Amino acid sequence: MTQLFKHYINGRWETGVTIGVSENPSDLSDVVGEFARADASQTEEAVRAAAAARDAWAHSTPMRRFEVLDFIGTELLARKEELGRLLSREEGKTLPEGMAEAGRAGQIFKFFAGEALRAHGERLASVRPGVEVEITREPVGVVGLITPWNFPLAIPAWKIAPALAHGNTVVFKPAELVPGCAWALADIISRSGLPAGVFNLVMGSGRKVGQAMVEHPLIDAISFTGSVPTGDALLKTASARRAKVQLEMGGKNPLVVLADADLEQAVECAVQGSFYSTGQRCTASSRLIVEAGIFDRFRQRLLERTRALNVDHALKRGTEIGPVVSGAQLEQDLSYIEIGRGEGAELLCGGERLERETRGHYMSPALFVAEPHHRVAREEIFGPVACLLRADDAAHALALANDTPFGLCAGICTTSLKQASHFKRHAQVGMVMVNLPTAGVDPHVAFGGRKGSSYGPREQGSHAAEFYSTVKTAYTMP
Ligand code: TXE
Repeated sequence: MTQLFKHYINGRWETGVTIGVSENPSDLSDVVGEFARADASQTEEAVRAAAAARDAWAHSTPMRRFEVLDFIGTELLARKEELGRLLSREEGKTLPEGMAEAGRAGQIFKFFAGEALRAHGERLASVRPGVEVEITREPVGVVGLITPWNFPLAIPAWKIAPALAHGNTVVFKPAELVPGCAWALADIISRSGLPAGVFNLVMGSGRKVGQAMVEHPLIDAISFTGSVPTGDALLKTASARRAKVQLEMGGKNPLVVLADADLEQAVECAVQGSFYSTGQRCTASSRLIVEAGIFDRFRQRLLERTRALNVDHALKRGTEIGPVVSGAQLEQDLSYIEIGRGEGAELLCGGERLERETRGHYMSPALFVAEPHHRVAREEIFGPVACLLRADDAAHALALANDTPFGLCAGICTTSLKQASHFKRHAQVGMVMVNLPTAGVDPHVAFGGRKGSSYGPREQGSHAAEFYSTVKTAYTMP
């Protein structure tokens, strides 16, 4: 029997106003489940429940928050194989990638369990004799969390865990392509001992449920990860009513390969960063900027590795690249192959629809040699497509790396400490990688970018406090 993934509102499981279907992108005959879709009134119910639960949870003890978050983290870690399988089945990343993500979601909850106990404050001397000054952090209130499909456990985890740790109540709206993962996470959270209304899951379309959250006066803060146009529109609406906003959006991340790089290491960084998780990561390396002295050797070796990548069913042993997440995303990826060809970029390999034993959204990883002004080298494609760009020297490579409206992540492969240090200082991004793929970050440190990639305070680690709490300064004359 097909499973129905329900909303979780005010401590109860609720069916939807309409029903959607979640399908397996590796095998379109496999229905992962049906899911409840909300309208504005069901969204209203969830927001009101979170608002009603807000004051009690804001005053819960740090130990209580620790216990809840620790419980969730423990169960995620214990079930990471099963949850990783669900994730791979629903989103299409390979099983090892799915399991690693489920484990990472568990680690994030464990980290924020600890953060709940580390509620730091400051005590300062006043300029006035005898007066004491204290600076503490308090919850923001009700937070709305809107997430994309590409990390269906990790991204919700890195928003829900700090929200709860810092004493906020939550309305969570996942992407419609991954309701099974959202439901699995909500199922664990529902058994963690939270009071009704502190955590709510509402599923449905961005235009209905997401928009209603963004406009709702009872939602004090919105954290969003997704596309640039949606993020930009959300910012206008939410900031007009003075809600706090945090946006994580696109990337067009450069990986610079200097002539002195270890060739094999650089090729592995490029393959991993560009094509793993089917290139559907905001930190993917989509611009491979290679210094002239190593360009031909790098191109040849990368081409061999790319052609040999095994694209197949996400749950099959030995698969390196799973399917594209959806038919619409596959069409977008393929349209960029035509755009690249049309503007004169040289397609070295891939960019074709593939057939496998099961009917799914398969595509061969594509490698272009492009010019910096080509659209394929400037716009986020969000699929298994990478562009090689030639740089005259290290300074030119850095200039090309920074020549983008985005600023999430940048990588460099070099054996020169001097070049690595220079790049770390001058790359206009939020995250820099040296001799590592641009994708692949730790769960306990700040995540985020600059320019068109991000808006508002950083996510994750102790830096998450900035978004999920607000500062209070108290003066006391004892
Ligand atoms: O994103 P959306 P989609 C990029 C990537 C991809 C494209 C479209 O290029 O091809 O975006 O993906 C909710 N008010 N990235 O359609 O629309 C929506 O329901 C409030 C890159 O998935 O931005 C979902 O929960 N919410 C990115 C979330 O916003 C709204 C990751 C993201 O959906 C809304 C994902 C509205 N009006 C996509 N409209 C990255 N770089 O990490 C939609 N939503």
